[in-house]
Amino acid sequence: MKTAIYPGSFDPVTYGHLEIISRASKLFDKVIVLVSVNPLKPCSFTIDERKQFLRESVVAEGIGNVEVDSNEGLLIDYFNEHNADVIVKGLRAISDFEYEFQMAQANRKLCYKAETIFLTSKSEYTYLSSSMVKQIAMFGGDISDFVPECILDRINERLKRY
Ligand code: COD
Repeated sequence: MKTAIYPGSFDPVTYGHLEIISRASKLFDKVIVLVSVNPLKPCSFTIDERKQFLRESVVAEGIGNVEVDSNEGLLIDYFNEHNADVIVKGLRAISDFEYEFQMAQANRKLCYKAETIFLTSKSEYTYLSSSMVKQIAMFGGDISDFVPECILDRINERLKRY
């Protein structure tokens, strides 16, 4: 049984993330979507809110064999504790590569078994990020093409300024 971990901030989850989760779920027996802490990013939603958004979105998109969990420490500690096989990351563009490459190398230095597999973004989602969604929502724009309907109102309600 092969277990993959897909870590991220997911602040909030977007269709870009969900497309990667869906494809990973077809490649591995179990995918753990792990809400983790990125010390470089301030978050708008609590860890519990982000997990709830992910759980509802995964069900709404009909994606199976997925678990949602969170971790406030090192990804590699969670990876070892859960006997995982692979870390999955999404790559949107070359701009993602340098950062993701560094993290993959650092994780492998911390644990030689930790292979990172990159899934390239579907072309229609290459521009999509949680920060972009939050910025559009803050200024009252329409984010319905970017996040599932089931979480739309809660995102708009939290972020709207005008
Ligand atoms: N299409 C495809 N992939 C996408 C898209 C999209 N539109 N949007 C995002 N993604 C991918 C990202 O490239 C990334 O792989 C993943 O989805 C999650 O993205 P984000 O933005 O939600 O999350 P990040 O990049 O902030 O996550 C960083 C982590 C939280 C994974 C990282 O900081 C971490 O591992 N933290 C735990 C502490 C740790 O172990 N640090 C040391 C690492 S060496």
